[in-house]
Amino acid sequence: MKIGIVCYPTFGGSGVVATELGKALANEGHQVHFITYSRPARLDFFSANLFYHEVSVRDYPLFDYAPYESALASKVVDVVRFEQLDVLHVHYAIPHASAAFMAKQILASYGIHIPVVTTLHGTDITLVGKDPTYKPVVTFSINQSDGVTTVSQDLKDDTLKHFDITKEIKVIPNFIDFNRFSLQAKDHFKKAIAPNNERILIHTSNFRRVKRTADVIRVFEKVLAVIPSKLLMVGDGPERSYNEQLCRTLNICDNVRFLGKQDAIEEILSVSDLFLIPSESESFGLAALEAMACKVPVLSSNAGGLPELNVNGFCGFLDDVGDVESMAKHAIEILKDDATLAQFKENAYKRAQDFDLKKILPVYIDYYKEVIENSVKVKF
Ligand code: GMT
Repeated sequence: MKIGIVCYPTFGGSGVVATELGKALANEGHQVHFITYSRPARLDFFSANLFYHEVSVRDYPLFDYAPYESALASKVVDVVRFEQLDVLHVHYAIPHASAAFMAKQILASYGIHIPVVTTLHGTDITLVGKDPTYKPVVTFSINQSDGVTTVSQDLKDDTLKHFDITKEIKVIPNFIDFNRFSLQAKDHFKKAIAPNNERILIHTSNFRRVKRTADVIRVFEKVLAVIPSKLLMVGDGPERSYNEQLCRTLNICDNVRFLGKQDAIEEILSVSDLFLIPSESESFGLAALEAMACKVPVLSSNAGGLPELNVNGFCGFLDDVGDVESMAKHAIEILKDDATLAQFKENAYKRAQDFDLKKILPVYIDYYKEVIENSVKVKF
């Protein structure tokens, strides 16, 4: 198959899923064309089947906001026509689904039919998409897609609850490539972070409000009072300086390291003992799955799709959003002795295997085939 992928090229979850999916499809012999405004962060190797088409937005003094959506639609038209793609898969509805719709209409005027699959990832529905600023366009473009997927049942339910959707939605969860995520922990690295064999707690995100990063710090403070431990805060975003300030106020700076954005997240995860993700809303929680694949148990909120990933009392615990007391109690329960921690670590790894790329990739491929078959094909 020849597949076009439109996504955000940044480190955000939707971009990571899109890039890893494209790489895996290319490995299976499909031809994959990425259409984005810069090279996706994880598109870091050469493959004969992988192509990258940059969307460049022409600026003009008249524009306060350069029209990215038009530039993207034009690029999609160009790539679909020239490369004769079989299907276009857009990740994150805003503005990719509406750009795809526009491109599809333009291509139809050339007698070309391109089936469009839209994958909803989370905030494109739960936060941004629901806002009246975007809602009519998001609703319309989802309904105009030939196939629609969500990354969890919870996100599907949310989509149906908040939008007038006439399309069937298929749930295809996030996945993990164990080739990348099963590493031996590096002892020297662990020693550098926790010289006295302290427990290592970790949080990775884009430090947006929805992630409730302050809860991570408050939970850590309570754990630290009972168990010698260190906290790694990985990533960057709007809440970071407030979080640093909070560490100063709580007088725990010696035990907290803000590492900023990191490429080799698997190396840091592989020395960690507990992953914290207390999000207000989280459609799936790819970061938690990455941690589990590195044998790190997960302490999460019970928001969104997290209960579809984290199994309470098995590979971690789930608590109500903002219940810092209960989260700290559960963290201590996991970290209290080596035997308990080792069991949770094994269980986390076991649970991650349910989301092995090898299991999820064929689901996407079959879905593309189904969508192509069901959508009307106009001959070139
Ligand atoms: O907000 C983020 O965490 C980034 C966002 C994205 O779309 O880039 O992540 C969303 O998509 C991921 C991949 O499908 C999911 O694993 C995340 O749970 C989801 N984030 C939220 O729903 C907040």
